[in-house]
Amino acid sequence: MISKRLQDAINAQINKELFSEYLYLSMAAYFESVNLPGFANFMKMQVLEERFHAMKFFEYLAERGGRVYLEQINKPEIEFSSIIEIFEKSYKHEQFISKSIYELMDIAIEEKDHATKSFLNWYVDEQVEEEATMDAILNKLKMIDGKGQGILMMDNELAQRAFTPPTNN
Ligand code: OFO
Repeated sequence: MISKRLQDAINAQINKELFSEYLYLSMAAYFESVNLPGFANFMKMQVLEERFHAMKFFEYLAERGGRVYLEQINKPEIEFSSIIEIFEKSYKHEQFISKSIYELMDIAIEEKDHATKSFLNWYVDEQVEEEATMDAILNKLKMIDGKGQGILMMDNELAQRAFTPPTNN
């Protein structure tokens, strides 16, 4: 049975993952509105990733005899001034999520909950990838100054992104 303190912290993290989903869906909607379907696809795939992150916590909490309590999801930003701004915000958001996962890990360590520590290791590794993905796109965008022909090439590239849920977790 999981402690009340960890249950509350995981419920708060589920809310953050669902907010991440909502934030990236809002960014996808923006990209659709400016005719960049590849960028929109990238964000839609990110939405699926975030739902997966949320559901993985959901299932874990249930498995440990905890209770999932859903809270209100904050409204995401809906207007953006540039593509670079969107990826700066995405990168910053992922850094915020990494910090939040580390805080969860700190609680699991304090509670001496080894099962949760082991479970959270997946998220620690995942966040390395999440930050790297956003940072790599941000750097490419800066190279082309966020405009011109390069944007169309990136749009074609990002149209290829697909989401395959991990099978061994
Ligand atoms: Fe983007 O990693 Fe979950 O929130």
